[in-house]
Amino acid sequence: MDATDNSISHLFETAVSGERRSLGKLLTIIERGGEPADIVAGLAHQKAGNAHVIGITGAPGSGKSTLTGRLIEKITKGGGTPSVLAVDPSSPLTGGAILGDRIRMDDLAGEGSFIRSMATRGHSGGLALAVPAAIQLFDAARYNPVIIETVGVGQVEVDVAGTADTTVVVVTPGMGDAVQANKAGLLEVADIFVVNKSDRPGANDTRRDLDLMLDLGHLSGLEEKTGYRPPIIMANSLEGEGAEAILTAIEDHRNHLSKSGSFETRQKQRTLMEIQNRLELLIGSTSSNALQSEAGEKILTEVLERNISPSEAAKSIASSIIRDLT
Ligand SMILES: Nc1nc2c(ncn2[C@@H]2O[C@H](COP(=O)(O)OP(=O)(O)O)[C@@H](O)[C@H]2O)c(=O)[nH]1
Ligand SMILES: [Mg+2]
Repeated sequence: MDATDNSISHLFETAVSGERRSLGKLLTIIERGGEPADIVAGLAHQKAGNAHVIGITGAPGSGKSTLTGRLIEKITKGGGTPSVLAVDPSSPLTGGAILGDRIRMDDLAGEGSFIRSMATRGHSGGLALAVPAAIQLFDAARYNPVIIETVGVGQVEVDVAGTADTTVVVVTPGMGDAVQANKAGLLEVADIFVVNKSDRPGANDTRRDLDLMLDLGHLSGLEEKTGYRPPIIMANSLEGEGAEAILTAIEDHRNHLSKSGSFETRQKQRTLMEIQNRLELLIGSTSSNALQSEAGEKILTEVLERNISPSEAAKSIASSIIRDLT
């Protein structure tokens, strides 16, 4: 163990015993990625496994952060210790929005909760590793539930949302919002639907659209298989309306998961995805290293001189990578 390992272990020990600043520092390490992040993730993994992971997803501006703030408020009042990881697909230009979210949510939250925004700027591959690590870190620090707010666009985001224990999909009244959610693959991962901004015109139409789409799922046998139909809850998060019903729906879904044994299934899916993402990134970086090596250059020349095909080149590099890894 070197000095870095030691200081990470120390941060971890203090974080799990309630030191908020240590937790914040560890999240920064996770966000930066690399070897130190892997060490944190490994430590967190050993102590995690208790928290209920809730994904909240939907289009930008649908009111996810406002709604999450409402939930946090209620959970904390009920004696719970929730944490939130808000994953923001910020471009360098809109980076300010992260801080905006954090401050707004922090206004609602107290000492018993922990809120953190994670920038996804630049590295989409990093997100796939950082999010599960952060979830497990919150879990290890005994925050429960762990809420992940993600924008419901892009595969990584849908994956993150889809592997939560309970996934809440937020839609708003407006032309074809529910249809958009369906296209993004969000309908399949939803355990609970929230029609937020129900103070706006068209909320009932959106509800009806969702109901219809659920009926179609019913036809394909989706509902029979699981015995669970996602409820549709109307909310006005500006006023806090609907928050109580959403918490009840989350509780109901949790009971459904325990009764049906699906808790283990979700946990398994989440772990499988984490390993797969790590594997793909590992193989990806190993192959680009191999391509840039001297041997890689030689093979490239062979292909350029048409002595071997690109496919043969790839197979030959793959075999040498496997030889090196084992
Ligand atoms: N009218 C109305 N506005 C809302 C409601 N919930 C959130 N908003 C507003 O919608 C905007 C986007 O909300 P935000 O929570 O940042 O959305 P996010 O991008 O999904 O996290 C903000 O201006 C909120 O004040 C609601 O229920 N009704
Ligand atoms: Mg937000």
